[in-house]
Amino acid sequence: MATVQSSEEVYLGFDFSTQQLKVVAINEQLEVIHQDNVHFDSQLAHFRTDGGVHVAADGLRVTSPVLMWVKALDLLLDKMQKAGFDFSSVRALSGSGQQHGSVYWKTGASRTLEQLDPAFSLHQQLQMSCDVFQDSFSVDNSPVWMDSSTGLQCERLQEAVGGAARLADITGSRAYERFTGNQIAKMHQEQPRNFQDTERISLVSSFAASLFLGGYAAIDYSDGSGMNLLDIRTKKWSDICLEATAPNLDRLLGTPLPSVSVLGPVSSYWVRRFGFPDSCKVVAFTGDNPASLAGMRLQQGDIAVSLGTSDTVFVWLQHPRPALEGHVLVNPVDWQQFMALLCFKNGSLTRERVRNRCAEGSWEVFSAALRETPLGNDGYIGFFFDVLEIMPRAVGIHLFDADNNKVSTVSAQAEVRALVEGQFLSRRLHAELLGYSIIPGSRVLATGGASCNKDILQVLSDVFNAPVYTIDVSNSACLGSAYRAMHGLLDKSGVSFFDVLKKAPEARLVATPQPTAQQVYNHMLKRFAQLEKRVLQEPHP
Ligand code: ADP
Ligand code: XUL
Repeated sequence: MATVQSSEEVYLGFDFSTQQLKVVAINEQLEVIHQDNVHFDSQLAHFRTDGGVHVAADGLRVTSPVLMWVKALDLLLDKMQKAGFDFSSVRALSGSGQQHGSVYWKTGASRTLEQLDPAFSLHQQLQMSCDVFQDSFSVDNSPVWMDSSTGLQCERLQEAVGGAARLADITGSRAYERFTGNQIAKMHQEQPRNFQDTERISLVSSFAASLFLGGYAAIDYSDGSGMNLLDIRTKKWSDICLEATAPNLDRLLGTPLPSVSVLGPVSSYWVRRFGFPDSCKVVAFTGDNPASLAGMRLQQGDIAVSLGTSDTVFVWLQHPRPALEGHVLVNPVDWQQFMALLCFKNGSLTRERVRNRCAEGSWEVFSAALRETPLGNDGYIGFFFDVLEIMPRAVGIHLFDADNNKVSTVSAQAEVRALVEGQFLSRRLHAELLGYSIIPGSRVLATGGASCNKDILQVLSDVFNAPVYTIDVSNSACLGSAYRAMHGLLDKSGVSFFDVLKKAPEARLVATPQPTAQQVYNHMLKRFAQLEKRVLQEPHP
């Protein structure tokens, strides 16, 4: 990492992700000069989260305490200050958040945000009622993307707009349980008093931007596309969707804006408490997947695979063709373009469970199992859905031998390979169903926590039969947010995102397909698709 020199201008990118809050600082040469993070489970242990969330007994409702996110920001800024970070050099900041999660601001909270006192931390001022401060959130536990408890609301929404295909055509996606509109509908139905007491609803991204702005930040088009509420073509809230969801939503959500928008300067709280310049701009925050697209400087023809808490796959899209599977979002770096996104719930946490069960809790042993087992795993294929998966909507562990017979166990090493191959076969299958195809010159860009593992990336390269590249910062959402902060200042003068980033380091080649990969996995993919249909027919909640 280069070191901060006080004369240089710096851009910050934050990422409010599922398990942690992270930050990256870059200078004008686009060099990373500082990185830090706060891990929720270990560093804010009193919130008692597991993987950053609370899962209800029914296994369907999944939430995170909103104050945990606020406290994490306090802690992160304190850590940066202790490390000697010079906030006076920050010209602009932006950020991202896990997508779909919602924050409910209590009536009166905007006044608290406007009048934040630099003598106190954010969480002291936004916390539950006490003698000095008013309570700022009408709902303490925010529903997050892992929630799948809104089946009923999804059905009603689709019915109201004229079916799943019609909803997908308007909003880019059919109704999904984790999508914010359906979460809001459920909140309105199940917690009417809290809903009544709400003056604004934010996404995790716009909530975080609001903290910096000292006022409510707009929802950006790109993260706004993950709500089942935004018309992705007109970029306005869809009246029919709002009406079918809850009353007064137009007012509660505010007007959405392009992701590149400069929302305003940081509030005086940041200037006085940490020494940010009062000219430091806040550029609209967006979703973590859109921010990753920016961080990887994804181009047409590339496919990005993010291996975080969730695994996601995304591509740049010129023309939206929403389908019943997957999501089309407004593009975060060019609001006239689009991106396609696929999300899989059973990502890193499932890999961790199998690592603990089959590889002595060690990534090294896990990697060795991948190296020591053959491509194609002697025909064994596995589906590992610890929680209800999105695509396919199935749950449980399903293992098959080379003759497609169900088996209950395989060796520990074969289980590791079955997991990783199964995950990547599924990512490829569903990307192809969405219209993606591997062509000569295609690159797979990998990011997220598990992208530091070369053996996992080798399997990715083999299954996709394409070279895999990474960028040096494994958190591309943070980096993308810092890039977007920089671009936000220049967008009005007509400079494109890619022009701003000409000097950014090139992605690094980390794996190329092995000679037999194409033959092995083309055949296996066909079997996988058939077996997935069988798994889908098994009973689930
Ligand atoms: P998020 O942004 O969703 O909070 P990250 O992208 O930071 O998550 O990824 C965190 C995950 O990275 C951890 O849950 C862990 O399983 C995974 N991870 C970290 N190191 C390795 C490794 N060496 N091999 C595989 N996975 C890893
Ligand atoms: C995307 C999704 C997740 C979250 C958390 O649709 O639900 O990827 O953004 O990372």
